[in-house]
Amino acid sequence: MSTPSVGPATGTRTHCPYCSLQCGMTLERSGRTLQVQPWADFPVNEGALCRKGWTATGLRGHRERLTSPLLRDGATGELRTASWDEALDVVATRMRALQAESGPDAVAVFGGGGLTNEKAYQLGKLARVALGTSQIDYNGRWCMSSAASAANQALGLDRGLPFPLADLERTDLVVLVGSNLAETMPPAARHLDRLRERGGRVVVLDPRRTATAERADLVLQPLPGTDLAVALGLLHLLDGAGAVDEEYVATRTTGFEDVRRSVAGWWPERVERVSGVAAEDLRELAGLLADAERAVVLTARGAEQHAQGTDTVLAWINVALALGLPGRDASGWGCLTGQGNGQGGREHGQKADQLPGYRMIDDPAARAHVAGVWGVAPETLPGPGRSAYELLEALGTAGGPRALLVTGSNPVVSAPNADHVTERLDALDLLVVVDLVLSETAARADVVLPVAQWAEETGTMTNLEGRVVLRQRAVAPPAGVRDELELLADLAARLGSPVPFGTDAAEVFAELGRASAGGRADYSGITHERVRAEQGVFWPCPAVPEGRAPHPGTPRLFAERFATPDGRARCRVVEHRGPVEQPDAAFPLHLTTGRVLAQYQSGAQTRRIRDLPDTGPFVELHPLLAARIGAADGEPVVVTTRRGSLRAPARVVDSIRPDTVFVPFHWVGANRLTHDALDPSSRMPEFKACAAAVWLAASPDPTPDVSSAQATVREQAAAGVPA
Ligand SMILES: Nc1nc2c(c(=O)[nH]1)N[C@H]1C(S)=C(S)[C@@H](COP(=O)(O)OP(=O)(O)OC[C@H]3O[C@@H](n4cnc5c(=O)[nH]c(N)nc54)[C@H](O)[C@@H]3O)O[C@H]1N2
Ligand SMILES: Nc1nc2c(c(=O)[nH]1)N[C@H]1C(S)=C(S)[C@@H](COP(=O)(O)OP(=O)(O)OC[C@H]3O[C@@H](n4cnc5c(=O)[nH]c(N)nc54)[C@H](O)[C@@H]3O)O[C@H]1N2
Ligand code: SF4
Ligand SMILES: [Mo]
Repeated sequence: MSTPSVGPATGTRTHCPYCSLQCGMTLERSGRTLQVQPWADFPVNEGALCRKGWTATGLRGHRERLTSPLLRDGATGELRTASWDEALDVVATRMRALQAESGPDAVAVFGGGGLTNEKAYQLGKLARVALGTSQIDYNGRWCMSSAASAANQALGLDRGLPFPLADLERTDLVVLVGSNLAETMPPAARHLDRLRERGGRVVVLDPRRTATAERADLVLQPLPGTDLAVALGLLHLLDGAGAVDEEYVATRTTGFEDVRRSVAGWWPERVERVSGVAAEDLRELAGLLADAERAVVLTARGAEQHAQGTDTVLAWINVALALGLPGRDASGWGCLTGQGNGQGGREHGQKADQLPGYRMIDDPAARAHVAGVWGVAPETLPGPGRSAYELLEALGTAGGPRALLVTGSNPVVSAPNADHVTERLDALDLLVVVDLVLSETAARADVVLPVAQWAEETGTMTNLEGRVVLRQRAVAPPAGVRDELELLADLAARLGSPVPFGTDAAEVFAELGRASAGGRADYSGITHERVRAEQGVFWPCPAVPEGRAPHPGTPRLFAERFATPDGRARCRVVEHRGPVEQPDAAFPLHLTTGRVLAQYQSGAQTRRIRDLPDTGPFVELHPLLAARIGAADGEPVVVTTRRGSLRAPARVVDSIRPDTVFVPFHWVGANRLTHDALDPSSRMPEFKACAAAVWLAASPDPTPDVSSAQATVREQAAAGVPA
């Protein structure tokens, strides 16, 4: 990250195409190129960008950009170019034929948290109104759904951060549970630096000592999947030390006494046995929390992407509630969402169980309201469908969907147990992929539809703070490529939709506002114009009767009450179980996965950008483990799990636990290894923990000796043997 000298912002104001910070940037034409310039006074990034942001225009004019629809040729089996008319006719005709044979749910839709609010909203409407299918979900299910589920249960509302990001500078202590924000949202790390300059403290919990941990005062390195036990132990210590804010707990929460009793047995030494976090480190963290007047607990994917992700977040919310943090100034719990529109993408109807405005699809009043806005009868709206992984798993099975429309996701790379998912995709009668490039998923499609990318379209995004921001079109899309709102409208018409679909982003946003009015995520008082003028507007922001001052939006939540019916937060008793797949003799190590700074998600965009290093996957492992299997840094190793294996160079680092290996998921391979156990309430897959074995690729057979050596490494690590 670098902060450049700041000149006048003359270009088109917009936001980065990637992560949930939605850093402000301006795009300026210079000859035939489009240049990224800083937007210095946008508060989220203050002119700073990470290297992905700086290089974001690298896909413009790229030779791998799709500029024509592609159809799989029946005779050759290859993809060939086709006209838009031909391609869309094939899609509409075949979808209708499959539905005529097998019912409306024969066609499914898979969306993305990177799509603008307008596109996410239209996609949900396309599914429910034009296709009449219940089968729609999206990749956000794999992102922050566990935090969403926990927040809804405990606080009555799911908005990633309940306060602006910059509040982090004004708190006394930030505890990051499974976030590597120095690599995943680099401009946000400056808040931690400023906090520390003021004498505040930062604590990081991560099995790896990451770039974020380098900025921390205390680093705890739990075993993957044990953050829940750590939270229970913390609460045990805080209660014992008399640090519970009894008045807050009594007046603003319910259920705390049960939680208090439930942590009685979680003394630090027990936590240490379960998590590998030294009892003295846990005591130090409890002391920091007890002493801090203001504190923020932030969870991210490291804590959430587990089959117990929801309970883990609930346990950390309990810690925050016990200390009386949520609703207090510069304090509370929050989730760092991930995708550009990870927040808005889940509020407007891509989720299997939700309608726009975060309304639940099985609520009769919600159905009536949204159907009214759409101009259809409520009983024509389908009910809830399958969650993301369950949807993909059902493809091509008896009773499962026979056609799938994918837009804004690349599940061949990013889905858990990816080989299995790829098999399911291949079993479809019809796979349609809407994308900018021929992603690994698009390459397997029957029809590929090329659309405009971020700088070529206008639309809103909702960042991790709940701030609605506006991306403005700076350039025209390449010839042959369509605007995605137009594409959705055209497809809806060809499918014989009973109502027309708008194509103007501002108008679609106004319709979305009406559909959201009165819902949990009320956008009805927000317009494109307002967002443009105000550097973003925080939801909820209801419309007000004419003549009254507009609602100011809601940067901070929960000061007076929580969004539950009685206004109190709910403390929930949760038990630690740990990852579904535990190491054993054959797979003696813990495997976890995550991100590196220079690549984004499935890599479909960033791997094609010349100025970003494309290293390919690697296997991060500790020197102790490397020595036991005889691997030197850079040497090829093979990681194997019960689902598959990956060959990649070893990256030997002493910053990881000796019993844990890490693989980034931006390239094909990591997800061949991952487990598809799902969280019972959020349906989040266990991306962050499974059992694995690692071998030197050059050694012909994995021998039991190596396996037992790995088990020894694991036992030594568990016993706290220093690296
Ligand atoms: N460079 C880059 N930035 C991104 C993205 C990207 O792909 N690349 N994607 C965006 C998106 S969609 C998201 S969701 C966010 C994700 O942002 P983060 O959550 O920060 O990213 P991850 O690397 O997935 O996971 C964070 C850390 O969790 C640790 N971890 C693994 N298992 C555990 C565990 O059991 N407990 C704990 N406490 N930690 C664990 C990993 O070692 C890793 O360092 O990033 C966003 N920003
Ligand atoms: N092992 C492991 N797996 C993971 C994770 C992990 O931590 N570990 N993290 C999970 C998380 S948090 C996430 S968010 C997912 C993300 O993984 P994916 O869902 O695969 O997300 P992307 O790679 O962002 O996919 C976006 C696709 O849409 C295309 N695209 C970009 N913009 C647009 C647009 O405007 N319209 C259309 N139609 N297409 C567009 C891109 O070219 C790309 O092909 O991965 C999950 N998978
Ligand atoms: S931190 Fe996120 S939004 Fe900001 S420039 Fe990097 S990828 Fe883009
Ligand atoms: Mo994500």
